[in-house]
Amino acid sequence: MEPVLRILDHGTAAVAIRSVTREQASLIRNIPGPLPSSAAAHASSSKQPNTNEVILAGTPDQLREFLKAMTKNPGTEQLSKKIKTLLDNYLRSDYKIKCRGTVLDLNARTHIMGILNVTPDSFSDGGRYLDTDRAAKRAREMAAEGADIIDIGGESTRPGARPLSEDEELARIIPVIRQLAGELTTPISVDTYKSAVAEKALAAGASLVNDISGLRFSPDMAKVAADHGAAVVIMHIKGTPRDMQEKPVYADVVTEVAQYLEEGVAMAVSAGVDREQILIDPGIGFGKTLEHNLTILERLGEFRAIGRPVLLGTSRKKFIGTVLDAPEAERRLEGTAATVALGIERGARVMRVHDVAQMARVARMTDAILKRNSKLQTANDK
Ligand code: HH2
Repeated sequence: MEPVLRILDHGTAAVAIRSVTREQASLIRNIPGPLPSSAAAHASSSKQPNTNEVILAGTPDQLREFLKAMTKNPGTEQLSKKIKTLLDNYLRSDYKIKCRGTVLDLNARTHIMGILNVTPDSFSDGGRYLDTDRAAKRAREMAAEGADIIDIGGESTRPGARPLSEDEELARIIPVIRQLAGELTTPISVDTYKSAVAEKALAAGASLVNDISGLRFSPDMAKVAADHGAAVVIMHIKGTPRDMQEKPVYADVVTEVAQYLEEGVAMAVSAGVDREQILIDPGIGFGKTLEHNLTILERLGEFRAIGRPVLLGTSRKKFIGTVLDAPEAERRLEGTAATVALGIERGARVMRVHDVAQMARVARMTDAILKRNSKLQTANDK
């Protein structure tokens, strides 16, 4: 009897409650609520005799009123609590992430994570910043262009990529992190799935761990992050970079990705990571077909029900090239811009991008329309 929150339209939410018994379905249907009865609780019979799906739809305020009535009924009390949590999570926006001395106020505006690949073989900027000085120069440039976080990675995780040794990864990124931590106030994130690499990067000055495996590839990654009081990005991947694009299959991609992320959050919290320091990321392109990526973007708002801020990494990715017939990564700027604007509208709070100057402007414009820019906010639209 797990409720699932679906976002129907601007300002409207629907909660699908699967596998309720006939008795519960009829209890819900008969709750006198403020919703029109046809929309309030629609129960459709499934083929199995004892299961039903109930859909509650309405504005958040209407749903809250209905949930109050549900709470009063012993047969639906627990369920109404679960739904209330989903709704509260969905509507929550006051996320603040602590990165050493800096607090990232994700409610004030959309934040930009600038990508710095210190690799010879990344899919879009491989080889450009392998040299420490060039990497540091690009980081300074991104900070000046409006990056709120610099994400430093030493191993490409593009489809088919083979793992790199710990020593090699460290040799690439540690000198860059050390140099930047000494001079930039912009928080530094380390893009790694290896706990030993994360440990040394945090000791060298990084304050956020961006783990493409969602804490699954290194068993003690969560503990390392907890010990350092670091922020953590939990990303979804199906398989490993080596094999993830070999015909990935999902029954329902959004449900499966959301479950993986929720489990990742629970793992992190039980290892001692502060829940308030966790971000989630559906992992665009990591074990997903074009259709999966587009579905995730279209239904991105559903991840908000997990109750952690969503980070989105679409920048210059292959699915954009497929849609726009642009095989070269450099020709995917406009496609990336479309995903950034839509991602913000669907509620993502951090955008991981290569083209920092351009995407910072796309974000500022989108924030202005949505009145998310604190400078533009009036007393009415809190
Ligand atoms: N994508 C890439 C790497 N790290 N981290 C998060 N949280 N989300 C992402 O979508 C994501 C990520 C792949 O992009 P890139 O770093 O540009 O390429 P490569 O892996 O080839 O270095």
